[in-house]
Amino acid sequence: MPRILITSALPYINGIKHLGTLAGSMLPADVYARFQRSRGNETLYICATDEHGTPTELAAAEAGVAPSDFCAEMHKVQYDLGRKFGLSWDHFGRSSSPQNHRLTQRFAQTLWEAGFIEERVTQQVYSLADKRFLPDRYVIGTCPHCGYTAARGDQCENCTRVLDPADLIAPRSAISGSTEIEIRDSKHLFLRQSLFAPKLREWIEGKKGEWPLLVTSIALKWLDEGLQDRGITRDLAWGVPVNAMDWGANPEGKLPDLAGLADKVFYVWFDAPIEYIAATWEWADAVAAEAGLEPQDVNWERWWRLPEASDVTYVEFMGKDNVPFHTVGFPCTLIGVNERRDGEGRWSVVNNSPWKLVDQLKGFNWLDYYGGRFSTSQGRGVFMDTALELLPPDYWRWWITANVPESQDSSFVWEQFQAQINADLADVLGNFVNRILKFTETRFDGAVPADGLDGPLEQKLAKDVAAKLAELTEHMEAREFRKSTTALRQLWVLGNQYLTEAAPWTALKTDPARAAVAVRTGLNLVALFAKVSEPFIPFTAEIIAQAVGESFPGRWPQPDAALDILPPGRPVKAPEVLFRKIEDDQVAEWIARFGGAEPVPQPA
Ligand code: B3M
Ligand code: ZN
Repeated sequence: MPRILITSALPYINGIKHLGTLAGSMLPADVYARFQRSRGNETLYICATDEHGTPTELAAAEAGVAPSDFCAEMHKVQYDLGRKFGLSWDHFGRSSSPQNHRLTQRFAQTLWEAGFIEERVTQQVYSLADKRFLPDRYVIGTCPHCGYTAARGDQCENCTRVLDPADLIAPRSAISGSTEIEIRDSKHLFLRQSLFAPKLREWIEGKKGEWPLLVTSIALKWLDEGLQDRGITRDLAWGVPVNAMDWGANPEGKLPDLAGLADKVFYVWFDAPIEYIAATWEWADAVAAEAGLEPQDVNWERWWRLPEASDVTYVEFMGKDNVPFHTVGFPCTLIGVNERRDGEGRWSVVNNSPWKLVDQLKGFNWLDYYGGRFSTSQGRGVFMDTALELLPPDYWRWWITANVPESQDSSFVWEQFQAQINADLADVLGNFVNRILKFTETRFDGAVPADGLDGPLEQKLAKDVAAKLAELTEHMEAREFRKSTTALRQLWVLGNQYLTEAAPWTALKTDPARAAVAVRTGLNLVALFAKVSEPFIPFTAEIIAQAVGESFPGRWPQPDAALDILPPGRPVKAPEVLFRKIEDDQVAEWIARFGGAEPVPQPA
């Protein structure tokens, strides 16, 4: 039986996430995890809050609390919102965990000992007004490549190129806006990524055709531009400390200059991906604690280290801006801790239990709000907390999955959201389930009828359902979420069409056995819909499953037995209305509240 390891990009700790973040990683990862579980595959879905870095320090300072307290509080908020959205993480960890401190330090140490890390004296931007070093993204200026005037010193949001603050034209402090900034010397550790370029290229080339084109082309573009060595430490207080560990000597017999590295922490993008692994370790510790076992009794390394993990398929989900860090940065760390180079530059695998690289990387484009970006800083768009004040989670889950930005950016527009929810969920699915169950209650004593034999109509339905189900399964295996929702919607439509044609309410007057067949078939369709809709709309799927007395979550059905689920005589009961239609006046109110048609600020 294959095992499936799933991670979604770790949401930054500062602030509640908007629907774009949900669409770009966590929700598709959840839909896929639920699908894999229902297929009977051992599945582990790991996520965590990404807690380090300057934004956290600044947000904590603004809130007047220590970063550790700020993170503890915000982690709870994000955990709670994720659960309310039905995100079925096996573990939602924290990048500030002791496990991640340990692993990050251990990886850095191994990389140093292998000669993949170098010390360099760098020039860092120091803000006199703010009395601190400014991390890259807190230096703002004009992008030398595309001319965008609000480019950050780490990456240009407009053209996605990675930058160095010194590249920016007319730099200023993003904290105070002050241009009173000066360059000071500061010692830092650099990961020698350039050494890995040929290996990475070979690896990515091999993924062409298997990974989305978006992903391989972003990765190859990075490699084509020439892979730069990357500073992996920062002048900050909040993070994984650099000098609190036992460094060994590098191949030249040198130890790092620990005095020069005091008061520094690892760069957030160095420790955050390592948290995928560390969060798995956190998960194991939590499982052990719950079961009253010793921590070492739950083996988490079997998910991450070969050869034990050779039956694991590791699938990552993320937005396109995160792709470089996952196709270049993190793989360099993992390859580097597995290997050594000798004096002649020959590589060899020294680690007889190497760490696993990603097998499938699903990257997404942007989900926009009315054609412009959702923005956390400007509060533009709908956020996870407010979304749930307006409507139950399944409305959002369905719309987002059906419109997930797979092949291009997609846009959230209230009117289109309303139209799609009303059509798909209220008219097609909700109406079908209610119609057949109500009829069963009033005309068949609320139980699955036993009479009658399938006729040509049922045989045709079974064939159509089997074909559609096979199609849906195939799209889900391929992580094609838009195609999956289309296939699922078509499956629901088949149910409606069947019921209209079989018309048990008419048949009842002349041929009660025929009506019984139609009702039994309709109820089996209900049971089928609960199973196959669960990954997408789990809250409603549970209500539907209960209505026909099925256990939840059920197993993904086999195409040839898709309509053979409910035993005759099984009591059933119509649920409350599953989906209320979204009314025009609600939409008008939400547009007024969240903004809609006003012109969108575009990057230059
Ligand atoms: N914290 C989230 C983002 O860029 C960033 C991802 C880290 S994944 C290791 O949306
Ligand atoms: Zn640019």
